[in-house]
Amino acid sequence: MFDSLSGKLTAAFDRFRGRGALDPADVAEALREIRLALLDADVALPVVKDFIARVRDRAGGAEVMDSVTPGQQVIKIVNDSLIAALGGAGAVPLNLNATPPVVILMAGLQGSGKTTTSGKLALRLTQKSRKKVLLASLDTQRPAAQEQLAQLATRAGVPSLPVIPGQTPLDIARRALDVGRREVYDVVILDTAGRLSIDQTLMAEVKAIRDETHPAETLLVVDAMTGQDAVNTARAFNEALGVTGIVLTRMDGDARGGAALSMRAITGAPIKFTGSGEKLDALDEFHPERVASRILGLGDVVGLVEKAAETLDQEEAEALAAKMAKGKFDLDDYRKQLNQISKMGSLSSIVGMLPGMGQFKDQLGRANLDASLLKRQVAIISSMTRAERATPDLLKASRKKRIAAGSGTTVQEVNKLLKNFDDISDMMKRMQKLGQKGLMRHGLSALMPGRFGGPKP
Ligand SMILES: Nc1nc2c(ncn2[C@@H]2O[C@H](COP(=O)(O)OP(=O)(O)OP(=O)(O)O)[C@@H](O)[C@H]2O)c(=O)[nH]1
Ligand SMILES: [Mg+2]
Repeated sequence: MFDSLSGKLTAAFDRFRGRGALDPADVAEALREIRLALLDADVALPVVKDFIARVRDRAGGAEVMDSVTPGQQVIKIVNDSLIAALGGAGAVPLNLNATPPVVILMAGLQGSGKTTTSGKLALRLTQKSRKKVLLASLDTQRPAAQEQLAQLATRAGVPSLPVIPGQTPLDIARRALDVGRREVYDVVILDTAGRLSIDQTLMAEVKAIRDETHPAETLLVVDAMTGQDAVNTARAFNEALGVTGIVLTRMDGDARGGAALSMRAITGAPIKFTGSGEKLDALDEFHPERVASRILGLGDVVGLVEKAAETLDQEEAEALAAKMAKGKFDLDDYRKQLNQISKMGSLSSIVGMLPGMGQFKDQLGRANLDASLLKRQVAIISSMTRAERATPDLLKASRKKRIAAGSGTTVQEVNKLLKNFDDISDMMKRMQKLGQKGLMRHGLSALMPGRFGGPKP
């Protein structure tokens, strides 16, 4: 997602970098490239036009031309315009200000991810907001649809409305609200049936449910991979139904990003969440400013730190930090750190969040360094004896041979790992003052190819 757009925009800025003065011809050329990049990413034409006009107006102004760093100013303007296109600064939170049980109605085309997203939302509201959530499937169209939601609910550890065969969607909706009231639920999530395309029957059904249940949120679930069509779908649903928020799914695919960038301008509805996988925790709040930074390769450090805080084992991290403060960091600790990093997801997704690291993403892909690299490194360390892990100096040629054989790697790889470890321990000594956040960032960047002696792609 956004990779190609990001690459092209960054390339368009190359002509500005480190320049003392800006030539208007350069600006015009960069604008042309930005325009092409946006069109190529499937951003809707009116959105592209507005975007370019906005950047052109500001880039030609005194604010830029008279500044000491005009190139940076233009990048900032593009960043601001991206944020605006994505919906303005800050995530738009779910509106749960209503008398409980608060109803969240899920709508969308067939296969867009409504049922999965219902499960994800239920999990999120239960875990993060400590809400008591009831899931109910109103999908009487597809056989087994209600059963699918019940299974998701079990996986999420959230109750779902018992299935009574033969009921209509409206019957089920009423029953869900009854149970919601009687059993004092905070939130009731209603998952509806999809249709292949927007048709009257579908709209009429969802409208009837909406009128019956007065949802605080009517969330439209759209598949980001459908590009321009996603925006058309959203417009049609919004006109018919009045959507309060959009969930863009399949952001983990290779969609070009146009849907995310056009959605707000074309429909007026904010993107509230994005889905990035089939797992129940693959739902993220949509923060326009963070997404803009990522598109421009400026990194998403806030997102990274949040992700780290959610996945890293706090006690383990503190124990590691304490060891480092004493200047003691051995291969056992290094293995723990590698394991923690692999828990955070694929390396390339983490790298994409680091400022200035976007350029390494391709290299990582090419060198196939992702999870498999981490695993190999962990395997090498696991093939060492405890004494060797505590005192890496013991590792002479014959021991290295044994370790390589034991871990299914080569002596070169063992050497490379030891070199990485040396570099990291050196670096850690230097940055003890930085505290844990510093450790996180530098610890990760130390794994980048070509840096600090890491493997060259
Ligand atoms: N990769 C990826 N797959 C997703 C995502 N969201 C949903 N899916 C998958 O997409 C498929 C369809 O998802 P559902 O949640 O059943 O879609 P739906 O809108 O409820 O479909 P209908 O009820 O048939 O209209 C499932 O295989 C999901 O696992 C996502 O964000 N990323
Ligand atoms: Mg469904």
